[in-house]
Amino acid sequence: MPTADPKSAPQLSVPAYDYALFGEVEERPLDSIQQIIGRQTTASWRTVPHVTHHDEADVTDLDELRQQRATTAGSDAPPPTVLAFVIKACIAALKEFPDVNSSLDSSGQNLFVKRYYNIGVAVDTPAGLIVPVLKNADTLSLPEIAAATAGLAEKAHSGKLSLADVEGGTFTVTSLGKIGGTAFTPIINAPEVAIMGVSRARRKPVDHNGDIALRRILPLSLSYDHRVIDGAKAARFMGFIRDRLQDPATLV
Ligand code: CAO
Repeated sequence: MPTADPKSAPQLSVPAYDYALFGEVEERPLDSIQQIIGRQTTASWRTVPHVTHHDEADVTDLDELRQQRATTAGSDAPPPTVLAFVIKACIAALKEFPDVNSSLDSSGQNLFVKRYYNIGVAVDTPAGLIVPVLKNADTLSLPEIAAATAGLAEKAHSGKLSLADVEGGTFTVTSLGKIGGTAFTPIINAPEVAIMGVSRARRKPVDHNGDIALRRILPLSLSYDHRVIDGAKAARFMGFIRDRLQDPATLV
């Protein structure tokens, strides 16, 4: 077998370039959080074989349930968010597919399957993307998940997260639902082995019980580590989540 010539190995970083040769340029240093996120996402993207599986859930009934709960809970209690339902469905799926709630060791030979469910939630802050963790999220009700997520997001925005708030995650959910988009490829928050991306729900004409109907459809994008999860398992995991979201009474 021929030995690879190290000089012909692919370059792993972009070469330095003088952009000012072509016009005015502003040079701006990245702040420390951006640099940390950059290092983590680069390490994950380079070392973890990512595949992203996309699906859609009909959340028309889920939206109705949210509205009903808003009415019955009274005006002081906001309805559980779409994100809270997605987190609840992911926890149910992690219990059904324990390998997804795991980490691979650096040798790639041993899997640590976790029996606790700590869900990271990506939060968009002025300082950059931060992922606080909902500890023991399986013990929380839907309103508690919604309230705890809002609390962590608020702490992230005000720069008040402690190390304990951001460590110990077993699976991450990242929602661009408020901002928009139909699908994306989330980067796995290694050493976790999967991450669920949520895009914006839209009313779309779909086949519903044999008729075309306008339904509210939520796009979901699951990126997974192909060393641990194969395509069939990912599709089943996603199908489980989709079915739970389409039958939201099972999550309440
Ligand atoms: N589809 C359509 N609308 C959605 C939605 C979805 N999937 N998810 C939320 N919304 C709507 C809600 O109905 C609500 O609308 P109203 O204000 O009209 O009631 C509003 O958006 C709330 O959105 P929110 O973003 O404030 O709350 P959230 O619980 O959905 O999410 C948080 C909280 C912290 C996760 C989110 O604010 C955030 O920071 N997301 C960005 C994460 C990110 O940047 N990920 C990218 C990672 S890759 O770089």
